[in-house]
Amino acid sequence: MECTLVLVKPDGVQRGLIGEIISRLERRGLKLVGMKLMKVDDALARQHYGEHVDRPFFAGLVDFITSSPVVAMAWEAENAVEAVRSTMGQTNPTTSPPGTIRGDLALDIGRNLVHGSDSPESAQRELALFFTAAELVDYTRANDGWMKE
Ligand code: IDP
Ligand code: MG
Repeated sequence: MECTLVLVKPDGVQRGLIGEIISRLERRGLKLVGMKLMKVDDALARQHYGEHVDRPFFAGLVDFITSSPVVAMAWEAENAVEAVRSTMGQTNPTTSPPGTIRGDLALDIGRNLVHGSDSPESAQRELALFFTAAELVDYTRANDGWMKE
């Protein structure tokens, strides 16, 4: 089963949208297998966003993600990466469709509420930055037979 990293970013925590964001992923049917409220330090921020190191927004992005706590989560589904990305919407909230987290709840590309890994490979790398193996919980949900054929 595929697993992906989701962060409720500092703006989502500060705006009281933790529950809203979790709820959308829960209702869609993904399974929560790891979760913690934590501060991201400078080193973790730079590792997590390493692919963007040469972009002009990198310094601001690191400042932002370290500015206030995040909620880090691991969510599982058959195509967890794609399911989370489509629930999140596009990077720029302004062009993100209504019905998505970013399209419904945000307006600014630098304050887009949520992170989701962009590929299964990124997900593996990012999950290892935020969670130990022991922090990911293996369990069965009673309603799984009603979620999947
Ligand atoms: P993603 O979060 O949709 O995967 P990425 O391209 O990976 O988008 O960018 C990581 C984060 O960097 C975005 O979520 C956004 O917060 C920020 N970001 C991306 N592009 C810009 C930009 O042009 N200006 C300011 N911030 C940006
Ligand atoms: Mg990305």
